[in-house]
Amino acid sequence: MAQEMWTHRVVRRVLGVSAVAVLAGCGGSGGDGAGASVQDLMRARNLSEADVVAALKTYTPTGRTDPFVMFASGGHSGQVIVIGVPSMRILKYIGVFTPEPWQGYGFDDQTKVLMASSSPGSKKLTWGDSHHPALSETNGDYDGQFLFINDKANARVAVISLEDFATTQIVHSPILGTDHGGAFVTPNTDYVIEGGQYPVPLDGSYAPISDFDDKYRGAVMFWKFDRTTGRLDPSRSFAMELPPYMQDLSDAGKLVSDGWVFINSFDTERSHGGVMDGEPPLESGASQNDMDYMHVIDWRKAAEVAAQAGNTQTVQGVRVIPLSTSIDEGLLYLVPEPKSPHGVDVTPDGQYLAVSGKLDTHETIYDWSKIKAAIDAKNFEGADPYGVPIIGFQTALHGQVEIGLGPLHTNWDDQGNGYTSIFIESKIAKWSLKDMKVLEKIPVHYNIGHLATPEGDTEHPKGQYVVALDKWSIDRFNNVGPLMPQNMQLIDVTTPQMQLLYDMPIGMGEPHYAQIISADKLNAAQMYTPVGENQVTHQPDPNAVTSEDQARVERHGRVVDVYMTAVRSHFRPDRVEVNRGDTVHFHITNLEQTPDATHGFGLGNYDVNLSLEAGKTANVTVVTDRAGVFPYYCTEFCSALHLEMMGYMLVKG
Ligand code: K7E
Ligand code: CUA
Repeated sequence: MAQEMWTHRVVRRVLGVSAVAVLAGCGGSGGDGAGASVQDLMRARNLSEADVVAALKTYTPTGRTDPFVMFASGGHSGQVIVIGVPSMRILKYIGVFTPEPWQGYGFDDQTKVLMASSSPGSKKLTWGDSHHPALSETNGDYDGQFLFINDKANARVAVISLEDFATTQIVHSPILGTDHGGAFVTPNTDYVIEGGQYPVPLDGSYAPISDFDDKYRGAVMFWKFDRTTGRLDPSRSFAMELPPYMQDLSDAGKLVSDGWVFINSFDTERSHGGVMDGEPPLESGASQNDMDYMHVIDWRKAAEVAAQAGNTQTVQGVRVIPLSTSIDEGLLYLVPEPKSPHGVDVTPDGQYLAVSGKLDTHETIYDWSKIKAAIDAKNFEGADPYGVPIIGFQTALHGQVEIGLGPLHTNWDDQGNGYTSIFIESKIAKWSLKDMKVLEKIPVHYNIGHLATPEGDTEHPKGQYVVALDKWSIDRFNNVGPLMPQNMQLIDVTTPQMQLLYDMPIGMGEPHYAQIISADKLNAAQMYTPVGENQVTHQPDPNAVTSEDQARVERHGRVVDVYMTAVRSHFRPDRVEVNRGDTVHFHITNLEQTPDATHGFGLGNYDVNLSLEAGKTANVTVVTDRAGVFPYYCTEFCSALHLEMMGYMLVKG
């Protein structure tokens, strides 16, 4: 009873009188003196009023969900991190380029094939460097159906279905070597764009570095997305050969600039290292010129050109539009941009392009109408060494915003403002596109890379927050040794001055970019229905058994098929007898149709763990190279008799 009264008082004080007073800026003095309790807590925890306000803006009581969901790249963890905003609660890691045992990802037969299908040569890739998640769009706004993400290290793009938040496809671009300008989608997700990064010979051959200018090339892939199958279709995809500059971030035009894509580049000097031979290191060799180039590409026309026989060359199985064809057909133009550009971000109305130069102090804003007018009038100031027409800097320029040292990336809000990350200053600048002026800056901790605002790269940004994706955290968290977590900082942008609300450590890989979607656009399934669905194909699994009486073991010579069911709290069969040297295929179906009734299938010493969500069928193959007795068991604590959910694989030697 005393406890109840105390709770009641505190709840009333925190959420009632004092909280309201604090939020209203009245200083937290409760009218009836009840504020003392909150102030005691504030004193005890050394919290300011701003801290309390920040807490109230992010605290999410049990049972409530977040209005926004953020999809962040997991960097070199090769995964995607799903985070609720503003609570900043981690909701899920999605295995993409790296095996993830909890999800059985990279452990069952289908996801093993999925991961291996994109591995070049005989080497099975077990990691990826994921940088840029891209939500699928309809009419330039997120539609909540699919997520794409690139792997910089191996030039791959993955497709994640948001029906179940699981990876369904990984494609590899053999011509690229590495990628960075992706994944980005066109406004109706006709194409997923993947721009390369470091030039290589596109045919995969060796060429001496002295042949850099002639044999090395950049390229951009246009992956055709088929929404009905939920897959990228390599047969309808194409690439464009680009000069051997280091192509960087890209963005697709929208509305007035729809049909075009913009790709930054650095190292237009074509410096390529060689410090041991007395050449300048790349970092200085690539920074000699005052200007690099933005590539302006007519992707819609390029798709038409690529569709006509004879216009493309097939290089390593990819249809590539040669550079000369792109020039002749008017598909490719260059616009000078200040020193070491990184991000290019199209405004929500598609009218302007904001470019950040890493070694510049400006945000450079180009006017799409001016670029288009120059293209139409063939108003060029020359061509690059490969013959690509160059539009004059002043011709294309709308204006520059004095923003600070080392700007990287920009997202937008719903009030006509841009938010640009400033790496060297460790700040975010909020600036007005209309007035071309910085309104305010807020420090971040530290070394910010990308930032993300809700739906902030679409036609309809939602405002409210900006999340800083900081590379360094240094002193923000408990010391966990030299490898320190990244720091995501949630900032309120609705207040007259931006207010930092929350620091969130990410201790697994480096999130580069993130996108934030309104939660009401997501509508994931709670289970696989009807029972027997395969997670990779999203089709009924041919080996599913949909009732316990179908469970069985079939032997065909040295091959054994085990058709198994899992339901609280047993596997059927719970005993599998085989001989050493047999190939055993387990086909396991979770018969449950209850949300969250997940079972696992762990088979120790054979490197097996499957995740069997309600209704899912998963398959795994084991070659019994050792005789012995091998318990298998459920790896999810599913019921009171979970520990009893086990069986034996008995291998006769
Ligand atoms: Cu880290 Cu977009 Cu790969 Cu900038 S990128 S920071
Ligand atoms: Cu099923 Cu534990």
